[in-house]
Amino acid sequence: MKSFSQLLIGVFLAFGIAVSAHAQAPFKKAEDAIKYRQSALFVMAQHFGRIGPVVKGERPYNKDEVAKNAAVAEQMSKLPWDGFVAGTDKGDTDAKPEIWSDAAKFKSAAEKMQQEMSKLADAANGGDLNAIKAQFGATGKACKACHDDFRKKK
Ligand code: ASC
Repeated sequence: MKSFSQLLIGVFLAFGIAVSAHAQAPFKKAEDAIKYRQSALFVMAQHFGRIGPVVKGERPYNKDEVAKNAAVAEQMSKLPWDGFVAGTDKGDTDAKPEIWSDAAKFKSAAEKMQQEMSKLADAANGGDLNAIKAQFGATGKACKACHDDFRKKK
C-alpha cells in the first residue's frame, strides 16, 4: 500500500507534468508559433500556386497533379490557426493586431478559406477543369480577403 507521502509525491508529479505540458502546448516560444503558421501558409501557397498555371492554360492539365497539389493545400489550410498565439503580433510577422482584437472576424475568415480550399480539393478530385478554374478563383478571393483585413501591407 502507498504511504500518504508517496501519494503526495504522485500528485505533485502529475501536476508538474500537466503544468509543463501546458507551458509547451503547443509551442515552446513565440518565435516557434510565428514560424509554424508562416511555414504552413508558405507550403499551402506553394501548392495552391502550382495550380495557377494550369487554370491559366500555361501548363497542360493533369488531373493527378492538380488533385495532389489541392490535397496538400487543403491539409495545410487546417494548420496555421493555433500558431496565432496571443501576443505574437510582435517580431518577424506581418500579422495585424486585429487578428486578436477582432478574433471572431478572423476566425470566420480563416474558416471561409478552409472551406474554399476543401471545395478546391473536391473539384480537383472531380476532374472538371472548368469547375477547378471557378473554384481556384473563389479560393484565391478567400486568401485575399483575409490578407486585406489581417496582414500588414508591405
Ligand atoms: C496565392 C497566394 C496567395 C493568394 C492571394 C490571392 O497564390 O500565395 O496569398 O493566392 O494572392 O489573391
